[in-house]
Amino acid sequence: MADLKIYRASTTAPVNIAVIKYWGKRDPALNLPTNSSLSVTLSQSDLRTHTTASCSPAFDHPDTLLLNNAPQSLSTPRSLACLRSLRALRSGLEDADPSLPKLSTLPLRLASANNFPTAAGLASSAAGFAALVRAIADLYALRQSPTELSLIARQGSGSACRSLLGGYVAWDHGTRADGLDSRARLVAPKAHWPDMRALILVVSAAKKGVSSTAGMQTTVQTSSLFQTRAKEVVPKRMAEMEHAILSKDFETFAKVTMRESNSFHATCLDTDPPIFYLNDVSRAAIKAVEETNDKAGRTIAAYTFDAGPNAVIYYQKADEDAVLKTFLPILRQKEGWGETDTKIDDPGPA
Ligand code: 2P0
Repeated sequence: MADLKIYRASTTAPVNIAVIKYWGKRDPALNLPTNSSLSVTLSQSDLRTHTTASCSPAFDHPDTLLLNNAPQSLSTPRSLACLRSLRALRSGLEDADPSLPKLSTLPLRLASANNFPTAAGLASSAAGFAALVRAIADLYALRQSPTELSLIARQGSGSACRSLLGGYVAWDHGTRADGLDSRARLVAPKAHWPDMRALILVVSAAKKGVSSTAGMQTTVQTSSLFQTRAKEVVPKRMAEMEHAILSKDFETFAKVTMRESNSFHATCLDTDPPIFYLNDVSRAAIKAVEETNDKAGRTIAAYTFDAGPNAVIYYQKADEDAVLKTFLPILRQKEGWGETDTKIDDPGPA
């Protein structure tokens, strides 16, 4: 009788929020960035993608993916690159040990669910591709480290490489044409700075107008600020940020985070046609952080925005009352905060 067994593995991957932003590719096919970036991995308890990967001789070809119960294409070059790389690694194991079931040739069924707005600038593609790669790697019993798997996730979506590691994670841009040195690196585990907190303000759950992939390509082609940012501004800030994290220097962490967010959005504005990710509510959040810090007499909160209007506010546990009691009432007075949702989290697993 034919083997109709279903092989299955489930996993979750967290969202990461960059404090040094990835924006611009030196190789769009391989998702190789023009500059390094650095992110804080959020806790999986709130913002995460859950993915189950299954394969079976009972399934029909082709491979399929459901995201939040809706069918998605897996025939994009990025998805195909991830699946090809994972199958090649499994095939290597099967060649070395003929007693292993030949999973690499079986059709895959992938089912993913986000517990946050998809494509609204909350790093859904990062968590999505990280979960996809991790789930299939687990299904195939691959022995690669998270950093090695980050090379595969990067081909799905650049920022996904950072979601395979917890804590404070750098993505080194690398210099090789084949991208083998463009991967995630642990700067510090979550436990290094357990007092760090992130407040997520969902300004809009709508899908963003300009995708990151399209937006950053237009920026590379048209922005005059971009070259200076990639070559001079970001390398200096990467060093400052790593040092701030290692020495738990919140003041520097916060100042670099805010200037970096503003530099990224200035570069978007300098793109032709200009890209607007921030809106009036986002700008009210920036003002509220400034007011919070002014009131405290020191920098206790830092804002950052990705490719969308939603704000992420970093602060330390000791300042939670000051940030929440001062910051949220200020925001609630502003028009447009009706949809505000707050999530307080600590960075993810080490
Ligand atoms: C980041 N973003 O570092 C920056 C900040 C958006 C703003 O990484 O084309 O979705 O799939 O590699 O990873 C968004 O870019 O782009 C992003 P692709 P991705 O988090």
